[in-house]
Amino acid sequence: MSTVLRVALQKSGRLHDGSVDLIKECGIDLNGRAKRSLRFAASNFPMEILYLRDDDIPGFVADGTVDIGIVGENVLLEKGDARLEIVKRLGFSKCRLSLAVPKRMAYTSAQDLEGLNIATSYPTLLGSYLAEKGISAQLHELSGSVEIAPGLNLAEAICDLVSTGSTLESHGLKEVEVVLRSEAVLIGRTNLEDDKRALLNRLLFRIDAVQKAKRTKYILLNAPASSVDAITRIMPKRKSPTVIPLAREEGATEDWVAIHSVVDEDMFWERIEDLKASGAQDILVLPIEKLIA
Ligand code: PRT
Ligand code: ZN
Repeated sequence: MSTVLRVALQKSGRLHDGSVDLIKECGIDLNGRAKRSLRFAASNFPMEILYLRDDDIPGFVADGTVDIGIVGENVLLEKGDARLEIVKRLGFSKCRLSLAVPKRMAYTSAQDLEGLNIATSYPTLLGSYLAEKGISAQLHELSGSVEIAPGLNLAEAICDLVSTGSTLESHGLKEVEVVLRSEAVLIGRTNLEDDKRALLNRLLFRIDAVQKAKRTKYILLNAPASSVDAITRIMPKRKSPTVIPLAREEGATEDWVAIHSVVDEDMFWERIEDLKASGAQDILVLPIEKLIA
């Protein structure tokens, strides 16, 4: 039987869409099966997808039931399984694991947490954070709804995931320390078999191309030929731009060119005014689907 890469993705929740989109952007056809079945094969890549609860994914990868999976780094580190490694950081589902206290509590430093009762679903990560700072506190483990603990007098502080901060706000809490910054990560076994690793490398090659493409844009602009040097200097380029002569319009007093280049999007926005001041016109910015360097 030929080798198939078994991939565990979150069945539903904050990681699901980002995970499925990534697989699809890698050109892997899930046959429109997203969500309907719990286990199915891709049609154009030797891959089988399993939809699981995120908390179960590290264990399934570690014991070899599946080969790789996508989870929040927070879940991976909380489990602390030495058989697992981060194969690729994926940049979506970003959040932080933070300590929060009631807004009315006077707070100046982490030392103010000494002796408090802290509710959390992340006792391992919080435990090491506190130990590193030499703080002793009582941890009260809850598997969810941690934010309500202070209001119920179950705890004086909490340690939970935060993204916008609005959940803390609506429970009268303020974020005071960041224990961990987390994002979705692709995880695998450190001792993945060679034939599986070859498939994983094919997948990683595609993920790289997708990630690079997301950070870049294809830009086309027109400019007088005399501005090419100035524009080339300003353009946040990856390689020398392509310069194509334009047909001279009747009555025109100078030659014009079209300049094409692949640029980092962030830098592009910083330099757009300079480009225009140097004579660039009709600037088109296009998305890139894949970028293979
Ligand atoms: O059903 P299953 O067990 O698979 O899912 P789950 O309910 O355990 O997890 P889910 O889908 O809520 O989160 C999956 C992963 O998404 C987490 O492990 C994180 O890595 C990541 N993530 C990103 C978040 C958040 N952002 C987030 N905001 N996980 C949870 N939250 C919660 C947080 O706990 C709090 O209750 O959202 C609330 C706060 O959000 P804000 O925006 O108000 O700050
Ligand atoms: Zn979960």
